[in-house]
Amino acid sequence: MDIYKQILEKASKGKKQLCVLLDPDKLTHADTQNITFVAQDAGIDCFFIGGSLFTSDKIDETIISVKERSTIPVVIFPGNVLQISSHADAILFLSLISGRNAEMLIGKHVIAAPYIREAGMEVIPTGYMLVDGGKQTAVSYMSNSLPIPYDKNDIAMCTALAGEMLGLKLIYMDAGSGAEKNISLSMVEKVKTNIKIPLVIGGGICDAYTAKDIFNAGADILVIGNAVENNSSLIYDIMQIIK
Ligand code: 1GP
Repeated sequence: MDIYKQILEKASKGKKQLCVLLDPDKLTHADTQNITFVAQDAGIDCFFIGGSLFTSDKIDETIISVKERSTIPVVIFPGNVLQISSHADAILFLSLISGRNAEMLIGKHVIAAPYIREAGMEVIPTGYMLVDGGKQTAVSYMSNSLPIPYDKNDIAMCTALAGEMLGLKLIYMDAGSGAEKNISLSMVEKVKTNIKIPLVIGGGICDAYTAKDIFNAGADILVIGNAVENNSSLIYDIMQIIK
């Protein structure tokens, strides 16, 4: 299964995509089962699995549980180098290009690279951009990096463009899990009109209306975590919009 190829093909046809983020640290086994059932039934495009900090080692069992109940690709969205699992189909190889912390741009990657190769999963080089969503996020704190200011569309656009020029395959702009404000529509539009690679948007998206607006502004892929944990039927509402 070439997951990036699938993403690219759908994006090139203008087909919008939904990824549901599962944080193994926050979900009970029953939560994971319920979300997996709904996601499979609704036909989402993929699962992202990860979190800024795990306090228990549940990544393998979560992926196995998802895979027992669904055929949807599972992609690791790693919060740190411990979040690698050979049970996943792919991993977002994240470079935190909004920050200036060398460890998050290349340092951790050197440590993780041989383990990822050993695990044998597809690697998707991803330019990860934190954007201010109204409160300090766990990612910003844990990565010791500043987000791009909420209203600085030009900085976001130039950062994404540089990421594309460096050869990254996806741009993922994230206001952070549980953000008070999702990324502005004008920023999404500004970035989308200046890059050719697929654009992923996440952080603080809580309802289908907002999802629709962000898709219309140019997002190819939306990532929803918190809101789905609280109300899994939101998956159906967003898939309805996509269809
Ligand atoms: C966080 O983009 C993801 O990294 C999803 O955010 O949990 O707020 O949906 P939410």
